[in-house]
Amino acid sequence: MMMVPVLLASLAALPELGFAHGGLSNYTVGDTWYRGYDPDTPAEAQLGQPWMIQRQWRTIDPIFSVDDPFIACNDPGTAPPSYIPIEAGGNITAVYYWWLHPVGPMTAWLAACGDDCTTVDVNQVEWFKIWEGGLLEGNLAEGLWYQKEFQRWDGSPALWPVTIPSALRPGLYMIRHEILSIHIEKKPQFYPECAHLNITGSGKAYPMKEYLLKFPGAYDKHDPSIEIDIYTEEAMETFNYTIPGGPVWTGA
Ligand SMILES: *[C@@H]1O[C@H](CO)[C@@H](O)[C@H](O)[C@H]1NC(C)=O
Ligand SMILES: *[C@@H]1O[C@H](CO)[C@@H](O)[C@H](O)[C@H]1NC(C)=O
Ligand SMILES: *[C@@H]1O[C@H](CO)[C@@H](O)[C@H](O)[C@H]1NC(C)=O
Ligand SMILES: *[C@@H]1O[C@H](CO)[C@@H](O)[C@H](O)[C@H]1NC(C)=O
Ligand SMILES: [Cu+2]
Repeated sequence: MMMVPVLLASLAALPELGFAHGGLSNYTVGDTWYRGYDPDTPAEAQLGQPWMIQRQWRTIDPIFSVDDPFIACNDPGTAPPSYIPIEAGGNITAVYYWWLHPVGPMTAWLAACGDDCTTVDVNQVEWFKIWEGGLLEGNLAEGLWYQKEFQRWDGSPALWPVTIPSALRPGLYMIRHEILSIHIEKKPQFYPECAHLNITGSGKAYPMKEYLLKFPGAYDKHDPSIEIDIYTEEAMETFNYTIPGGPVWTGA
């Protein structure tokens, strides 16, 4: 009887190695680092802390369904009290550690909160895409994806810089970073994390309706870019990949 728990324990440890998932740990703006939520640190030490700027994500595991309400801002997505200050036109860099998946698109989104990001419903706000990176060269199966170029194997943080459109009207916004990994056939993995931004500036622009999407709602599970098998002969001969979620709004 002693063997059973030992065996279970060692089996339970294996997926950590075989399926190393991940998430967005910190943000930087200029030289300032903003610590994000850490699933490996007790929630009590982080939730509601005055320094917290990121919505809570309970685990490094992915979300598998485009219809999952947590596809907006992960599970449970509990709001932080604080905001990262940033000027429109400035860059925010998302920091990941040990990001290991190489295939699939990465997208960054904003949603206006109105007076207060802590009370918005992340499934009801309207998101617009401000950045995307997908297949950089080659075919779907063996080509170079931004996701692969971004990852680091030496333990240094993987950095993902995104520019806030300079024309955007100032206000309180959520930023949503999503990595979509498609290395398992027809089993897409979504890794979304959200943070709160206080965007300053003198811009007046705001995207028109065709850019505004909800999560869930932005994606169709039968989208050929989402319900995809890259291990086919056809994929070996496909050199384009349409990133889901519509066009990028640059404010221009
Ligand atoms: C970055 O995130 C990690 C993991 O949550 C945390 O341990 C670390 O303190 C953060 N670094 C900074 C500089 O905020
Ligand atoms: C933001 O990043 C872009 C691209 O790397 C760079 O050209 C620009 O100078 C940066 N802007 C600021 C304000 O740092
Ligand atoms: C947002 O930034 C402006 C300008 O610095 C500041 O007056 C305002 O209090 C900030 N709002 C929040 C909610 O942090
Ligand atoms: C590649 O382009 C073709 C023609 O526009 C399109 O039908 C197909 O869905 C694209 N493939 C991917 C994976 O985006
Ligand atoms: Cu994973």
